[in-house]
Amino acid sequence: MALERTGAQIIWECLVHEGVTTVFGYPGGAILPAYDAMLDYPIRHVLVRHEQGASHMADGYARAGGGVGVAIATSGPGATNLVTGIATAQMDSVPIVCITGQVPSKLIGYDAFQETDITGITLPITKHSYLVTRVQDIMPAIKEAFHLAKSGRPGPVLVDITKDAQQAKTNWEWDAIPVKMRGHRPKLTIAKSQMAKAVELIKASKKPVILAGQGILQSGAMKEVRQFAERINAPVAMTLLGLGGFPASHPLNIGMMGMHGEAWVNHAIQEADLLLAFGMRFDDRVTGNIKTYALNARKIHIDIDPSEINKNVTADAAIVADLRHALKDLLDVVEPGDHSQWLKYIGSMKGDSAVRDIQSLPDNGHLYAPHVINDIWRLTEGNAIIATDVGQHQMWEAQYYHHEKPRTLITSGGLGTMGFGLPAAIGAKLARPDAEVWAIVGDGGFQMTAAELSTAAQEGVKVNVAVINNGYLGMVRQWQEFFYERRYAATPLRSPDFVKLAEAHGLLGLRAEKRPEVADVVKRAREAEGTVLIDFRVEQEDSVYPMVPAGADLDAMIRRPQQEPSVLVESATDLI
Ligand SMILES: Cc1cc2nc3c(=O)[nH]c(=O)nc-3n(C[C@H](O)[C@H](O)[C@H](O)COP(=O)(O)OP(=O)(O)OC[C@H]3O[C@@H](n4cnc5c(N)ncnc54)[C@H](O)[C@@H]3O)c2cc1C
Ligand SMILES: Cc1ncc(C[n+]2csc(CCOP(=O)(O)OP(=O)(O)O)c2C)c(N)n1
Ligand SMILES: [Mg+2]
Repeated sequence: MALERTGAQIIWECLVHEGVTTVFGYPGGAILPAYDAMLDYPIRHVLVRHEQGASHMADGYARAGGGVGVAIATSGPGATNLVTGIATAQMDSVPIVCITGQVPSKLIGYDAFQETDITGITLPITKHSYLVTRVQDIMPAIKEAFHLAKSGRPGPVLVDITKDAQQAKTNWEWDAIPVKMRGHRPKLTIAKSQMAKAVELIKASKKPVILAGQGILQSGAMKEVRQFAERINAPVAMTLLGLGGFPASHPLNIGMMGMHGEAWVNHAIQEADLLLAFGMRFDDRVTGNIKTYALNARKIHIDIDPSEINKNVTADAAIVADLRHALKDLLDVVEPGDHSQWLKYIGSMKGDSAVRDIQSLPDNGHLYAPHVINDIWRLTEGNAIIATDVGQHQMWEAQYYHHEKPRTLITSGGLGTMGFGLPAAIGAKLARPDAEVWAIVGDGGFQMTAAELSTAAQEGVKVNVAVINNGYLGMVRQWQEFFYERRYAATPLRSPDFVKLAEAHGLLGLRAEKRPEVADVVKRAREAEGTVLIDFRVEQEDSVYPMVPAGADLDAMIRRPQQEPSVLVESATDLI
C-alpha cells in the first residue's frame, strides 16, 4: 500500500529493501534531511573522520563481504572528498553506491554554497552517476544504482540527490520488480565457436599457465578454477588481486606474476605456449613490455567485460562470460591433461632463491618487514583478512602472507591509493565481524588516513594495525635507489610517535624493534579488546625483489644482490 513519505525517508526505505545494514558517512547541510530520517531506520551509520575514509570503508566492506558497500556525504567538499575512494573502487571493479546531497534544484548552476557538479566529476570514475532532482525519481535511481554496481563487471555508482527532493513528499511503495535497463544487459550466452577453439588450444598445449585474476573472486569461481587446473594439470599464477582465488598451499600454485612476482612465474609465462587468462585484465604491472610479452603463447581470455578482450593482449579464443559459468561449460568438455614435465621444469627454475626458510634464518639483530609479515602469517595461521596500504609493505604482504581463501586480501591494485589500508580494514571488519582483521600499512600511507583510528575507537571496531615503519616513502625511495642514483628527494619521512598516537585515541599502542619481540606484540594485539596499533621499526633501506622495471621485459628482473650470509630470501614460496 502506498504511504506518504519524504524523499529522505525513501532513501532509507530503499537501502533497507536492498539489504543494507551498515553505511559509512559524514553529515552536512545538503544531506541533513536524509540524516534526520536515518534515525528511524534499522541501519548502522559509521561516522568517519574524512569522507575518503567512507568510500574506502564501503570498498573494504564490499571486498570482504561480497555485497555492496554504501557511503554517504554532503554536497561540495563532502562529495569531492569521496572521489579518491570512488576512483579506487572503479579501478578494481568494487561495487559501492555513494549517496550525496546536492544543493536545492533551483540553485543548481548559481554557484550556490557548497555546490559542486559531482555527477560531472565522477562520470569517468563510476559505472554511472545520477543527479536526482524530483522525489519520485529517488527509488528508480537507487534501485538502478544497486543493480548496476553489482551486475556484470561490478563497480561504483553515485546518486546525487537535491535537498528539495529529499524534503518533498510523495505517495510511495516499494517496487519489487527487478530492474531492467535498456543498453545494459550483461551477455550470458557463450559463443560456441570460441569455446571449441579454446578446447582445441588446451588440447594442443604442452606448456600452459593459468593466469588467475580478481574475476575469480567476483564470480565465485574458486571451486571451478581448482577443478579445471587439476583436470588439465596446469600451473596457476595469480595477479595481486587474484591472491586467495586459488589456495596458496595448492601444489599447482606457482605464485604471483608481474612486477614484484616470483622470478620463475615470469619466466614460465614468457616460455609458455598457452596462457589461460581467467578474470584478469593484463595490467601493465602484470605484462611488463607488452611488445615482448609471452610471444610464444596462444591466449584464451575469459572476461565478463567485452572491452577487456584484445585491449592489452590479443586473444586467440575469447569467451565473454561470467567465469564460473564459462568454466562449468569448459569442465563438461575438457579432457584430463598431464603437464608434469612442464611443472617439474618450473619447479627447477626456483633454484637459488626458493629453498631457504625465512623463519629459520639466523637473526642478525635487524628487523626486516618480510619477517614481520611472515610472522603475522604464521601466528594468525593464515586465517586473517589483511587490508594493506600501498608501497613496499603491500608487495611484501603479497609475497609473505600466503592467502588460502578468497576475499582475505583487501588491497588497492589499479589506482594504488595510499591511505586505503586502515579505512578498508575497518570496512572489512564490519562486513565480517567474525574474522580477524589486520591493516598492514606503511608509515607514509597510514598518516594519510590515520584519523580513522578515531572512527575505530568510537565505533568499537577491532582491527590490528601493523605500521611497517621504515622512515621512508619506501617504494618511491626504492625507485630513487634503482633509477635516480639514490637521490632521495622528498622520501625521508618523519612520523609522530605512533604508540602515543594510538594512546591519544584511547587505544593500545605497541612497538617492536627486534625480531624476537614480534611474536609477543602480535599475540598481545590479538588478545586485546579494541583496535591495537603496532609500530614495527624495520630496516630502513630494504628493497622489494625481484622487480621488473616499469616497461621492461617481464623476464628482465632486478634480483636481490647476493651478499653472504643473506638474511632474506628473494621470494616467498620457501614456506609453501
Ligand atoms: C605498488 C604496486 C605494485 C603492483 N605490482 C603488481 C605485481 O607485481 N603483480 C600483479 O599482478 N599486480 C600488481 N599490482 C596490481 C596491478 O596494478 C593490478 O591492479 C592487478 O594486476 C589487477 O589484477 P586483475 O587483473 O586480476 O584484477 P582487476 O583489475 O580487478 O581485473 C579483473 C578482471 O576480471 C573481470 N571480471 C570481473 N568479474 C568477472 C566475472 N564474474 N567473470 C569473469 N570476469 C570477471 C573484469 O572485467 C576484469 O577484467 C601492483 C599494484 C601496486 C599498487
Ligand atoms: C595517494 C598517493 N600518493 C602518492 C603515491 C605514490 N606512492 C606509491 S608508494 C609510495 C610510498 C609509500 O610509503 P609508505 O606508506 O611509507 O610505504 P612503504 O613503501 O615505505 O612500505 C608513494 C608515495 C600513491 N601511490 N598514492
Ligand atoms: Mg614507509
